[in-house]
Amino acid sequence: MYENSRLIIDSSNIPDAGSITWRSPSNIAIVKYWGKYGIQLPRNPSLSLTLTASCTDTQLEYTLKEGNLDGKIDLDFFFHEEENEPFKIKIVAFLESLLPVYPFLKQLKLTIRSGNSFPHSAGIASSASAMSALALCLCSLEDTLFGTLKESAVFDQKASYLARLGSGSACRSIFPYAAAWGETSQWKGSSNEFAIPMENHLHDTFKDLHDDILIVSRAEKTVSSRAGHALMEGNPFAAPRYEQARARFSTLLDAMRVGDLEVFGKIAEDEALTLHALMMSSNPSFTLLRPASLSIIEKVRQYRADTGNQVYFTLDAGPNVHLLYPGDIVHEVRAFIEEQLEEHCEDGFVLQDWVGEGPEEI
Ligand code: 2P0
Repeated sequence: MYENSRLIIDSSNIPDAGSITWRSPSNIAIVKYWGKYGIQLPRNPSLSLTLTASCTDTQLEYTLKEGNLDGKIDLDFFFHEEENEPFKIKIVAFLESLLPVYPFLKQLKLTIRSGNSFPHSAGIASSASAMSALALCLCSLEDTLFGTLKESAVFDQKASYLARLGSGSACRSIFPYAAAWGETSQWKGSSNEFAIPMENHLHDTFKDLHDDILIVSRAEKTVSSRAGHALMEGNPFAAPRYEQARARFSTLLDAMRVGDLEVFGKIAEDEALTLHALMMSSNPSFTLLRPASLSIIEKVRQYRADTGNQVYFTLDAGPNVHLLYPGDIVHEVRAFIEEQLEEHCEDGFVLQDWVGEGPEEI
């Protein structure tokens, strides 16, 4: 939808060398995206909270290529200051796929330096923060070269679109506090191509949520998200699942508008378990949950029953457990984590995060 052969550098707009840097966070889905078609087009709408501490900083340096314009992407890539060939190959493929949108990329020599705020081996997905940070850099570059993305809503939509092409869930990281992605009759302007901001439809309760991530395992996943999505195509529960996600999306929107933490928490937990049930019912089946994940879940349920404190769990496509709770009980919940949950975490590792304002150019 953004193909544009006019975005090309000619004698009238030769750029000076320059550099752009964005910090972009990860996000945690409450209604999950699991199942896709085409190039990261979702089978159902999803809704996420934008995190803060788990983020990627990406710097994009550019200068005009000299001499041989061979039509190829010319990229040097550094991850945490070191050259990283596997990441570089992925990014070159991504940038090549963007040439119909950004033909000028083949006219530039690019250097990308990227790094995550969390340890590389933390067992946390970084594709959402990494691909959104890169997409934001590319949109800033477009605007620097052509002045075509001055309006922030236009800029954000294109950044979300580009991020999605890199990794589906990344399209939701562009927006502050919360974002929705996927076409739904519930929401005018919703799209499978990009996410939309939900900040203005959010009760203040949800702007002050914590998300402490209990790192059960730092090991690399045995089945990638890409493979997991693909297995939904043969899953006998796929069709009812997509219906269920639509219904939960609608209920969640209402709960988030009025500040109903209990309904929110029930959907968050049901979605987490549904996601993993879908993995277990794929063919071949797979399990990413670990015994420690289940121990944590049981203790969270017991703690909630004992104290009445509104602490809810959710899961990503991995064994680590996210604890969602409002800011006014942070001290009690941190004590609970320390006393009862850290023992289930690899080296007692807990990553403290919270809902926040989204990406920033730095
Ligand atoms: C989500 N996840 O909504 C779901 C729930 C993980 C669990 O989207 O193939 O890395 O790049 O589109 O976005 C993780 O999958 O997959 C994911 P691709 P992605 O956040």
